[in-house]
Amino acid sequence: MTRLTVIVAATVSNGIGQSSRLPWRLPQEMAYFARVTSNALEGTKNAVVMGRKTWESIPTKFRPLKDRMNVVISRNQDYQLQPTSPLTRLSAGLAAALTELESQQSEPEKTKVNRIFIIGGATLYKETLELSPSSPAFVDRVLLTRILSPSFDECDVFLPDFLQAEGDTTAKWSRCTHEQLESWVGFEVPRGVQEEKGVQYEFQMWTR
Ligand code: FOL
Repeated sequence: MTRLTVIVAATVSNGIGQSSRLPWRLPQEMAYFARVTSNALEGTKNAVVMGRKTWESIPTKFRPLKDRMNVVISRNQDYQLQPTSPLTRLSAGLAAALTELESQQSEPEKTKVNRIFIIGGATLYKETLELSPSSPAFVDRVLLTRILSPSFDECDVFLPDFLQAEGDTTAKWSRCTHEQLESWVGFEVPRGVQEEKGVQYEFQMWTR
């Protein structure tokens, strides 16, 4: 079974986006995202899997996200990824993306995949969080940056409320300790409430 990690910054009401962009600009939080998703075992690379709209939301100068395999999901297989690189690819759906990453593991000349991160947006977060534990791939970890204040009421895109999922016996999420978070990401992470540009947030890790 392939284990997937969701990484997301979300408000207390689970807001993640506004007008096709992030509702905030938090350089230290973004640096955390870049470091966590880039930090792979020597000789391997992590994959960042995203929907087409999330790809388009990344500033052109930052994409493809460097030092990571970028996998973009679109039903439109004629979609032109721009700019592109040998580490960037288009997949028709989540299942195809994961099959392609998997098959790559056994090809000696190709880069080995270490961790697979689901980086959004709302459609892909929902689809992956709904995968069952018996399916070939399963989200067993969420790296959540909880935006505590302000409330960013103007958000128009939301993360499914994975912590409150009803009628879902597979969804026993529990919050990890700060030490467990640091051990998994492999570097020291600021503890407790952070403040940047008047925005308060906290780095959290949840597993099931
Ligand atoms: N998870 C978290 N914790 N914070 C986020 O902002 C976030 N954003 C996305 C997905 N998960 C997240 C999706 N949106 C870039 C821009 C938007 C984006 C993801 C990444 C981006 O430009 N990243 C560059 C860093 C650029 C910089 O240093 O400012 C990268 O190299 O990762």
